[in-house]
Amino acid sequence: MARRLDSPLYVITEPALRDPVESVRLVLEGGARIVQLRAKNATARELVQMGQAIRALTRAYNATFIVNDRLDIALAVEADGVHLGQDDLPVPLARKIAGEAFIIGVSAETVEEAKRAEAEGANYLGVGPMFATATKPDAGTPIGPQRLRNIKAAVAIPVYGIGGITLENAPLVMQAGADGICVISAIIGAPDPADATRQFLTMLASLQNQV
Ligand code: 3NM
Repeated sequence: MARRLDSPLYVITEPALRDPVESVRLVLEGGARIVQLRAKNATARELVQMGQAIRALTRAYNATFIVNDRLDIALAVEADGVHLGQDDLPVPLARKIAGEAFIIGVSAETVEEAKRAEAEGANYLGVGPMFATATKPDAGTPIGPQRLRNIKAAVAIPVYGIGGITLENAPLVMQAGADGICVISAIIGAPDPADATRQFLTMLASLQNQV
């Protein structure tokens, strides 16, 4: 059975903040159930080594494991999915290579990009940057929660907000209709990522109870 996107919290690694394998160990301990290996400057060999270690950890916790950008690495380490940017492999080609059960996520900034990704067979969208972020210098001008609301209205697949999301502003993203949030620095850069994960999950659960 393919693992699915069944959590509103999606945590992404950043080697400049913390070792990716250690990051995943900590956030799984804190309760995260979707993690992405993102290490922009790593070599293929390094990605494979990290990916294999993260695959073992995520299996132990029955968590979903996505690899950023690299379908070859995702398949090689038996990840559950890949996350593609607008300049990466086109979704139909990735689908052809990876098969129907594989999770394919796509970054979208506009309603047009979102609709195209859905039409091409993406399984979820990462929509951002919601707010200003220092983690991705080329992320562009923040689009804010209203754009996410417009995108959510235009597609049926799950929409995750990303970029500059903190415990304080996450409710704005969820109230705009997001299915979840992707977080890097507010968790990976926190002194205690396991505890930061718990705080995000508690906050997200309290928002869901309000509905
Ligand atoms: N993608 P933080 S923003 C990886 O807008 C990434 O597509 C973005 O990191 C996009 O939670 C971003 O530390 C960085 O802001 C998110």
